[in-house]
Amino acid sequence: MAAKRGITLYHSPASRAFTAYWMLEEIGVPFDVKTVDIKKGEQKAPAYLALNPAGKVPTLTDGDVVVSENPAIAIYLADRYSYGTLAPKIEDADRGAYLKWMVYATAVVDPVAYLHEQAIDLPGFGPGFGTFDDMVGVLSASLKGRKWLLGNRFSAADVVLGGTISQLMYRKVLPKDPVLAGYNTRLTLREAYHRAADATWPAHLFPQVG
Ligand SMILES: N[C@@H](CCC(=O)N[C@@H](CS)C(=O)NCC(=O)O)C(=O)O
Repeated sequence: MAAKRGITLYHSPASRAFTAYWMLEEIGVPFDVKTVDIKKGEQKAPAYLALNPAGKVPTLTDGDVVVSENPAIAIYLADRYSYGTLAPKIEDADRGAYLKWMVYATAVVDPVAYLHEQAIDLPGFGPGFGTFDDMVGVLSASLKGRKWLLGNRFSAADVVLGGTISQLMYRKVLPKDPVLAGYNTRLTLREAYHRAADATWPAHLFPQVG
């Protein structure tokens, strides 16, 4: 029997759930949105914890499928609904870099940037994610001379890592690196980015969009 379908995104305004929302807009599939207001603690309600025991947004359900963590949501959606377009196919040589950038976004960029914002800069040797300056250097060198992470081809990795970079640039956590700034501008010019930002970020919080 075929699995039930029908996508619901659990999100909270002005949060990392922007990335999953943007991913859905890029794919163009219909989806329902349920707001889990993290300012009111709704992410810790038992019904939500049953979907995502980490008590974080976003979470996505698609029929019987439940998936959380932005990179996992994007990989799932791209493979299921945009295979060969937003997701390089398994046999495509770009698939390795694609997966690497997906993981790098939340295994390295997000935690390193958060610690840096809190004025905690750990030594590079020891933590699995290295230093803030190393991370910025990796991003800048990898994007130099490239339109997107995979070259001329926009992929779901640009949504995940790009969404992270974009939020960090707006909050001025990342430095004014011309390569990163140019990449961020290209991201913000995408119609799907606008739709997601309009739907999830109050205009005064994300003023360069919309
Ligand atoms: N690693 C997660 C991070 C998600 C996350 O940190 N979400 C925050 C909102 S920006 C959250 O739900 N915070 C509520 C809490 O910590 O209680 C992902 O990539 O999806």
